[in-house]
Amino acid sequence: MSRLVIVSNRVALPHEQRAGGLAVAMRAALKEFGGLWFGWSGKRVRDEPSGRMHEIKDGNTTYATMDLSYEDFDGYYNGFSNRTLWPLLHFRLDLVDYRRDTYDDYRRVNSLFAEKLAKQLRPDDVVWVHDYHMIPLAQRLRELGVANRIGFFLHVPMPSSDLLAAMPNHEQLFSSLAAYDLVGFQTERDLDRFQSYVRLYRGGKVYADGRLRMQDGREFRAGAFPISIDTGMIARQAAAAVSRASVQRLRDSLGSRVLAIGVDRLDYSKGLPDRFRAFERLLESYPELHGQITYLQLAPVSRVEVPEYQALRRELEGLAGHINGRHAAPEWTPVRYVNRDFSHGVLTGFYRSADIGLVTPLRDGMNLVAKEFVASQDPEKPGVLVLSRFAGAAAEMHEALIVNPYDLDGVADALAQAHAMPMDERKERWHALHKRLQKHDITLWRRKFLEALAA
Ligand code: ADQ
Repeated sequence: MSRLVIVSNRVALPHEQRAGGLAVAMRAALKEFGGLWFGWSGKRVRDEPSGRMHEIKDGNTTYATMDLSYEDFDGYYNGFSNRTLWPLLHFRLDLVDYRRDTYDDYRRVNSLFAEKLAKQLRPDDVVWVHDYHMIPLAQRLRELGVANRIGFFLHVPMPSSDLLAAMPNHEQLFSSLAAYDLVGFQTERDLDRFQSYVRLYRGGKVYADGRLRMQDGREFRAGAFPISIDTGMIARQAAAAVSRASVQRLRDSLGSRVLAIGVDRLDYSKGLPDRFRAFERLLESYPELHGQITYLQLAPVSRVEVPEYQALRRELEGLAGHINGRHAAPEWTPVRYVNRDFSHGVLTGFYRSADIGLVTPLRDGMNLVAKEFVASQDPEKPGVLVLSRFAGAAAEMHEALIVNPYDLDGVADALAQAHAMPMDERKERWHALHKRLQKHDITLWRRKFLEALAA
């Protein structure tokens, strides 16, 4: 039985409480096969070069992590990963800040990761690399003589080929994906856009069986593997969470009002300013809902060192203040805006307390919040999901109210429709969504990817 090696920028160490759904799934996979989780240590060092390694053992799993210098972290992570690739992959050419020096940092840090990882690999290890921080990793590993199976999964969208091609050096970066045996995307549409890129911009060939052939003859496979959640565990957490004090307090504070909830990292891809404006549009277009509905937005800050995120934060603070100033009454605050992290236990209780889940990203690889919201509902009185057509999740969750997040009137109408929806219809929609999630959960996702990689 071969060992599994997971590679990702962030490694969720065994003692970390705040591990998200993906981290939990990776730990489960490592436990099943025995293995290694490799990546950045989460530590930045001063007056020392990148590359110091740390190792922790937990049962049959080893965690091997590498420190980065402040300069490398700035160029590789804050710079190229989050100010060039993230906006590019989310269709935001207007926000792409391409710099030759941060691209060099990105490649150099990937080379260093590859050197350290190559030393740890055994000949029959299966390597699974995650996300846009690590695109060139396999190519560097191949140059070092690594012949293992290596798979890559892109958690974020793959944009149209014309957008990809706008990035200087796109040929070099995206051709390096051919060094993987298998490249996984969230949806068929992402796969389709990547295949177009290979055909139109790399002179490659796409075969019906999933193989891609580059002009230089290199062959690899690509497929769609939509990620999911641990549906059963979230349902159990949500049912247990309703008795928690923080969930009770939220419910008590609402009285008989309807609760619409949004839960997102504070990120411009999530469409939060448009969502705030759509909620205001609801209050303007449906004055009878004044005092009847509360919108709770949980948005923990992220990437605080990146200027675009600082600007977004200021914008949202202004919008929340503006909407409440204009529409609030002494006994009613329309928008509750909270920049805090909550444990998953509490979060699922919040989802279950809400009548409407508002998930309206402008672009999202999948969006796990949409799935967590559905899994958390009480089958006797399930809430309604309002979902952006530009989230990968929309390809599977047809029974949600699907909206265009740029159409503020359309989102406002969907909110009003959700508010007025009869319980029978709520149940019918929810049952269909939930049934699919029960079958297609996170375990099936990783099995399918790893089977395809092994094939
Ligand atoms: P993200 O952009 O982080 O992930 P998402 O899929 O929604 O987006 O996952 C966010 C996670 O953070 C969820 O599990 C959610 O519960 C948690 N979270 C959000 N706010 C929180 C809060 N206040 N407190 C605690 N937890 C909170 C990227 C891609 C997505 C893709 C995932 C997985 O951008 O498109 O779905 O990876 O592939």
